[in-house]
Amino acid sequence: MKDEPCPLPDDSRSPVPPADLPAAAAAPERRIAHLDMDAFFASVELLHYPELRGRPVVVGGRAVDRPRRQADGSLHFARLRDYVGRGVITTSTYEARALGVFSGMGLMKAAQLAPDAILLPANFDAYRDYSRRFKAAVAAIAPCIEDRGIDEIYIDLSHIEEATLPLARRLKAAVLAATGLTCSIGITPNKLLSKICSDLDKPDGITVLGMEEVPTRIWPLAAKKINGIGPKANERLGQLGIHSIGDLAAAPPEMLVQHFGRSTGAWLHRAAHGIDERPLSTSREPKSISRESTFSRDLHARHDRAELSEIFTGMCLRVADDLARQGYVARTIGIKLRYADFQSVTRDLTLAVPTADGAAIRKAAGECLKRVPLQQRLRLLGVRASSLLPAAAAAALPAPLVQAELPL
Ligand code: TTP
Ligand code: MG
Ligand code: MG
Repeated sequence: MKDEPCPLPDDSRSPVPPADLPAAAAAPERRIAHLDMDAFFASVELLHYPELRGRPVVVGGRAVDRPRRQADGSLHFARLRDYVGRGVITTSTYEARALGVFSGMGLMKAAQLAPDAILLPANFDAYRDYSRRFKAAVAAIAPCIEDRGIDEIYIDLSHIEEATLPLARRLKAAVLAATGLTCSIGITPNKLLSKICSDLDKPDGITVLGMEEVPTRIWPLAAKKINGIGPKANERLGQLGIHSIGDLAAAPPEMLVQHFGRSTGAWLHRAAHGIDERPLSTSREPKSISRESTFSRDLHARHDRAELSEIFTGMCLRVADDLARQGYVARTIGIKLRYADFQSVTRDLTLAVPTADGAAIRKAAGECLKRVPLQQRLRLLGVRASSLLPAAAAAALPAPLVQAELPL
């Protein structure tokens, strides 16, 4: 499917804003929602195990941690304190978060903070199913949706004639009816502000904000609340004495350009003022297809060569399989390695002929592997296919130039 811009709220939008006004002031205000499911994986698990409601629960164990039926018919749940291994938490219930246990934390570290928390393995098929259900429920009310991943979407509400709060309540009720799950919604004139706002009143919240409220409600927040300011940029901002979004808004734009470059510096300034004109991207095309695996023990390229090679080939074949099943070919094949010291490297290779063939992917990924240092042991290996084309479109492409240039 191609990108289809959502309909404009009305046709009075002037294509060229007056030079003395920011574009946002010239166009009629849009009404954009960001909807994010609450403690998503954990909440889906609680639908299956309602007896765990109100308890600290984390998702991230392995299949052996699955609840076991006991002789008396009751279920036995694994506890964090019994976990041994290197897994990390995908998410935790709000009760577990109150104990300091969050996404990304190692399970063994989490066990020190919340030894009695219940541990459940992830069940991705169920999460994908609930993801489809909540998106379909929203689409039945507001079809202009940008899919941002398994538990969140942007929705353009500009062309729906209903007051914002009742509409937000109706969206939440539709999601609840379709899934039994709660979500939180931010509604503002753009994606940047809505993404910030959906997080302000979690769980089960609605936050509506207009541009005039940016100084009072957005400026007091930490700069890293802006989606796009990652840990590194946040650290550099901190060194410049910029901690809140208000600090960032007050910083001279030339200073930001000097430290972050022209485009990022200008973006930081606009973002801090709540300005963001990006349209919703409604395309459903995947950007890449990848597989990766964290090993149960660190592997060495030479000593564990056979094992690594088998894992690597298997991963390439699975990527090929995923491509074929979804009807794509890839022009770029890449690899990702994470070393024992947690440093990561990536390499990629662009092919003359886009492919979904396992052997061709394995060969390209092997070429990438030759370009990375392999002295250290490896924690993780991944293979990614990107620059995707629908297989049908690729079949219609002319033969690659290299063939045309072969001497006759
Ligand atoms: P989030 O929306 O970031 O988190 P959440 O839905 O669990 O909680 P919140 O109420 O704060 O929105 O992520 C959605 C799902 O993605 C989450 O349930 C599990 C998964 N996930 C990971 O697997 N690893 C991670 O590091 C994060 C942040 C999320
Ligand atoms: Mg969420
Ligand atoms: Mg999310």
